[in-house]
Amino acid sequence: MQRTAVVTGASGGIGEATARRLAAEGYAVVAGARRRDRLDELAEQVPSIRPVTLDVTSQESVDALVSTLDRCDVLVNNAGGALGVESVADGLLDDWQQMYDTNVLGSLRMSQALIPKLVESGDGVLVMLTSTAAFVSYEGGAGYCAAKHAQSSMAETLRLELVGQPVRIVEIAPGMVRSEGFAVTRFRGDESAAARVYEGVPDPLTSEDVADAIAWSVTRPSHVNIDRLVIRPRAQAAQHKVHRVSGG
Ligand code: 8X3
Repeated sequence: MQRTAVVTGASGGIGEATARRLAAEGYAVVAGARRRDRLDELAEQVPSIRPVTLDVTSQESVDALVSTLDRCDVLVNNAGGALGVESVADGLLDDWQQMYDTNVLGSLRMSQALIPKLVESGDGVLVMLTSTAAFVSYEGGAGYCAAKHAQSSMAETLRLELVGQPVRIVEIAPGMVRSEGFAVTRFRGDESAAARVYEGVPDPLTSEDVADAIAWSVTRPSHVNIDRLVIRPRAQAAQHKVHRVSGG
């Protein structure tokens, strides 16, 4: 029986790259996202990807996706992202709320809905896409860092609560990834502000690099749990320590 992977936020960036990569690894991939046109394009290119309209902030939407599934062997909780770079003093409640709802509650809704199927599969893997922002804080990042800290905590707790069940809990924590959309969304559509994040950095990670880490983690033998994989570009030694070259 072909194994099934569900990937959220699959219409672009890391989610799309992960859907493509898991399809290449032989999974039947259910790709969920709000942007249905992008998912349809993806499914046209890769026949083993099935597009499903999904809004992880809606319980009805999550339940509707789950009701179409015969099985689920891998869940990749990727949907989420950052909004705004204001200080805590100036932070917008709406941004914080949205970040919590997509990153944290979105992962919670998907996990709650699919844990029974992951257990039933006899060898399930739940992947939580966090960030290096899950372990450090930085100026202008509190809302995002708080959401990622919460997701990381959820992953750790799930691993404790599900021990003894045939489900692995894998946290993937990328540092600087030049993924389509992430920084542009964070800077509310300001492309030049978004480009400055990566300015002079020789080689930020790509979405494919992260998809590679996810694929590697979920294809280890069943008894091997990659608890947490932190992945950064060589140019980023730490959150605030980034090598940049001028004129590059
Ligand atoms: C993205 C990494 O540095 O923007 O998750 O927080 S960072």
